[in-house]
Amino acid sequence: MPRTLITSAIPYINGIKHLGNLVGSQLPADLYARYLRLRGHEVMFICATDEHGTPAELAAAKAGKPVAEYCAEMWQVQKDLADGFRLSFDHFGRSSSPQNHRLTQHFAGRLAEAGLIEERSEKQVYSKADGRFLPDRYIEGTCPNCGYERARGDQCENCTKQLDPTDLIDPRSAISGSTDLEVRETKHLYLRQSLLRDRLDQWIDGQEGWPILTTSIAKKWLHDGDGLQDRGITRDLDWGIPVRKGAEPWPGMEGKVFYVWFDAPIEYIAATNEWADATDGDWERWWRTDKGAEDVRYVQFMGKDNVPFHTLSFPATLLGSGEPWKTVDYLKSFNYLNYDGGQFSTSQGRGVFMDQALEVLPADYWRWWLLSHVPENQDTEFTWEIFQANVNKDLADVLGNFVSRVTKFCRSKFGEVVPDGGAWGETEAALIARLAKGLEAYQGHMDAIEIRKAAAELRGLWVAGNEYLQEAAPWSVFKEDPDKAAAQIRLALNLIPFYATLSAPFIPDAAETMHGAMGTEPAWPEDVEATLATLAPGHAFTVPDVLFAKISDDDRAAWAERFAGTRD
Ligand code: B3M
Ligand code: ZN
Repeated sequence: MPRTLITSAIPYINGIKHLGNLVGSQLPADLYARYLRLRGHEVMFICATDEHGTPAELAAAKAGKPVAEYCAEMWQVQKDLADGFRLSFDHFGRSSSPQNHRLTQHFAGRLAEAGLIEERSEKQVYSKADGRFLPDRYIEGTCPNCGYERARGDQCENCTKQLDPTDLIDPRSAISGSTDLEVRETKHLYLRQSLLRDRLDQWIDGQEGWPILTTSIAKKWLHDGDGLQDRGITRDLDWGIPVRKGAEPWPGMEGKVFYVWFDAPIEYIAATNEWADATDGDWERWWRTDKGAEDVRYVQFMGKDNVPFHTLSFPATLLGSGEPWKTVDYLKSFNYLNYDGGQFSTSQGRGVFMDQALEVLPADYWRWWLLSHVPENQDTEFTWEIFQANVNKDLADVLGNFVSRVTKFCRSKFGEVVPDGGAWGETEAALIARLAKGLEAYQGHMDAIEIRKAAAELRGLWVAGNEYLQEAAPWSVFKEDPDKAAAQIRLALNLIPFYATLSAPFIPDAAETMHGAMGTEPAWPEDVEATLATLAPGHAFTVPDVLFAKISDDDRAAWAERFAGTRD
């Protein structure tokens, strides 16, 4: 059985994610996980909350709660929303877990032994107005690389360059806006990524068929300008993973924690360890190539801003440890989804957030639209008009209508059992040939994680069923030749479980309703003709409730207005 490890970028703990975040990592990862499970792969699908760093500390302070309590609560909130969107993680972990503490400290110890960690006396920005050292993200200024004026101290959002806060031109405190900043001396650990440059370069060159977006970002930071820089991996914060060398204390590092971007990707491994501890499973067979992971294919999903950390920093940790860790085989990255003429923004509360989305419509509507418009090759825009038009057409008019028409017609003429009617003719043979071709194309796109193309192909398969019905017109044929109409309807009924299985990765709830109504179980169609003969004459079914109600103009207008401003 092929084995596939799938990780989605782990969302920050502070706050609820917007649909742009969802479509840029968790949702496509879920699509792929569901697809591969249906294809018979053994899948380990991992996600978690990214709980360390200043944003968590500040959000907890704002909520008036101890940070550990705040994180525990927000983990549950995010977990419930993930369930609401039917994200089928095998484990949804927490980067603050004991497993991640142990593994992060372990990696730091190994990297130190390998001579890849250096202690440096560093000048760090202290804000007198705020009375504290300012962590990277809380210093804003002009990017030295591209001139963007609102670059953050850890990374420029505009050009994706990883930065150190002292690189910024005209820095100011993002907390108070104060420019009364002072540089003070403090000691920190640096991961000497520069020593790993050639190994990383070779490692990236050895990857086959990575998306251009991924390799171009990776290569850019390896070769452009100053190339791969050493990274500070410790911070002066209370909340985080204490700096230790494996199980040993690290003299001089008391009171410091690891940088959130050092421990966050390690949480992919730690979350699998959490899963194993909870289920008596074996996590090493997914992660250690000396312990069974050599035949695992590892696929990561993330937004483009996260790519440098996954093509350079995290591999540097894994390769630098000198241990046989599994590294990523395919890295799928995404552009941004924009919202109604601007950007989704968490800090400004602009756009639709996961909780709000589920308040107005069931998950499948969002899943279908977002996945069929996933920003694969360029940034994409969400507008309520386009959303309404696509959902009404694809889900209500095409798929939903097909299911409803066929089951209702059968009930009225033949009862709630599959009719017989004898052999099929040429029209049916043509449909089967069309479906077989479409299925092959669909599988090809799903295997290649070409999500938009896969969605278009799936839509095409739904359309083919509708066109067949239109052409065969069993409601007219029935008057002259009830047997022929019965045979047509038998084929059309058989299309419902076929569609349900193929559509399940996109719209799992509707797929379940369809299978439930037909009394079938998901089974991937290996042979279309045989699959369409699965429901034999006499097989009982029920007419399902309306699968997809149309979005009315009134709803659309009301939602557009409700989500036009910013959330409180
Ligand atoms: N939490 C950023 C983000 O949510 C960061 C990803 C970590 S992946 C290891 O986009
Ligand atoms: Zn920049």
